[in-house]
Amino acid sequence: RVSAAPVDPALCEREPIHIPGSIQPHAHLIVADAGTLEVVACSANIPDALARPIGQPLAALLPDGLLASLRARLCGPEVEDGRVLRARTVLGPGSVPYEVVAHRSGARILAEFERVPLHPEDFATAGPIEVEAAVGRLRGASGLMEAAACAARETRALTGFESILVYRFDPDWNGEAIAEDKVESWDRSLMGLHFPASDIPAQARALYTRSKSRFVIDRDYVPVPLTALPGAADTPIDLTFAQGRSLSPIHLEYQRNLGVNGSMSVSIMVEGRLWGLLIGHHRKPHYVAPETRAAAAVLADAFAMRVQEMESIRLWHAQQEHLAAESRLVRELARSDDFVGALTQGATTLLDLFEAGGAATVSDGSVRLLGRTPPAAAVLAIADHLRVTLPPGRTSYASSEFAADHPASRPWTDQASGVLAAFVDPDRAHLLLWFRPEVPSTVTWGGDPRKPVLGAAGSATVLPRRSFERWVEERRGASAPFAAWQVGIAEALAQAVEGVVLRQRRKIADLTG
Ligand code: BLA
Repeated sequence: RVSAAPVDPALCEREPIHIPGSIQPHAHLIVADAGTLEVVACSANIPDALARPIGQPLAALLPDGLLASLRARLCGPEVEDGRVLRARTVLGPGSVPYEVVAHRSGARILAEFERVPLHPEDFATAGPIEVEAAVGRLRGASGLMEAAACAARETRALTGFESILVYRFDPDWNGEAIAEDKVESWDRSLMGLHFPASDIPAQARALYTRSKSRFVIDRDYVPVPLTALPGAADTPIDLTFAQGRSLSPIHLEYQRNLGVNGSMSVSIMVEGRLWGLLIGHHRKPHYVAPETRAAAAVLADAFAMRVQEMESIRLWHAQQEHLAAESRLVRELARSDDFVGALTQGATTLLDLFEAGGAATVSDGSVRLLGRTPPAAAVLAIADHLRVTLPPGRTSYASSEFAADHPASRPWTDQASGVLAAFVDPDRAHLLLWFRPEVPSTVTWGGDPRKPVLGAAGSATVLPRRSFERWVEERRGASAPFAAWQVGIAEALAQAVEGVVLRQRRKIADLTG
């Protein structure tokens, strides 16, 4: 029985997904001590070729060549968590071929073995040639949306998923599907839909920041438990970097509700931050070979680099324009005894900064208005409010939802949903203001974000929501946000104005002598 009462999403964040104690059945896991190379744990599905490994030295189980590579790459004291060794090997008297992906995890080596498919040609495999061609096409894409569409298309061609989404996080960790490439026959589209932060809880995002990809071959798999030497059981086996890690059962339920069986997600990292995910969906189980999984990670990285490049170019141009306008204003100020005139009358004015709809100066209780602003009396009230509420020592203020801080401004959201302010002097007698209009927007969610979590009646169990029906939210009262560098330029300009104010004061003092 499921009640509709929302459950605290913090419950989702408590699941320790890095130590599930089980793996997916397509993989076989052997855990060895990185110092002694003795096997301390393994999954319950160890194939005959590796029979009864626990307590044995790895040397008794693996071919010499593989053992030597493991030692060289993963066993030193300086080796970082997550460093990987990939190899192909044959095991046991029958010389059965296996793919090996081994990695370092603390004082342990985790080695995962997967049977090489009997008919590898049945699976899309991506070699260096395909990857290079795909990266080349990604390089040719211009603009974020085109690059995202290209990344979705290329990733789908390489991995064979029925659908690939490019999913982008916003600053609050809600997400949006900004590109989609899918088979014709799947008449579901998630393109353009938004999803709340709780769909991918904080500990999952933290894990995805460290470990770059996960693949579920068959959503309905039976997890394979890990067993350990009695002594080793005290420290749970950390599967953060394990390819075959068993995923959260809550998330697998979510996939069921979405109609997804085989899946993947690959982290898109921009400037050290989890920018988004490449998400793969398949209606049936879907096996992706280890080499192809690695190729998907390369594509995600190539896309991430393009995003970083485009974002920094755009930012650079915007900053150059602003710095040029600011320095023209500072030159005017240097020639002038009247800062209000210098900022509001020449070829360049305050309105040339920060894509503002309106601007104002407030100086000893008198107001000068430019562009679309609230009326003078309201601007004076805003100045008074900021003078009183800004903490001591702070010289600037910016908000894209000013009425939330100052309800009296609610009638002026058309002109001043966003406010950027910089005080000129420590007494806060002089103030520069920029206003931005409301940008009403609608956000289409994949399901009602206010009830993301359902609790089974009378228990602490959490379940993901079951409906992904389009749900449209209208957002009012907010402008485009001000960037931190824009606040910095406003502060610098206010400082230049302070020089003029001091000069003005001295002049008046001299005259009145
Ligand atoms: C993980 N949730 C995830 C992942 C995705 C999503 C992509 C990464 C795991 C993977 O590779 O499949 C969510 N999938 C989406 C979204 C879209 C999609 C938004 O296709 C849209 C296009 N999830 C919930 C709730 C909880 C929850 C309410 O909705 C908690 C109670 C938990 N999601 C949850 C957890 C994980 C997760 C715990 C981590 C899974 C893991 O890595 O073990």
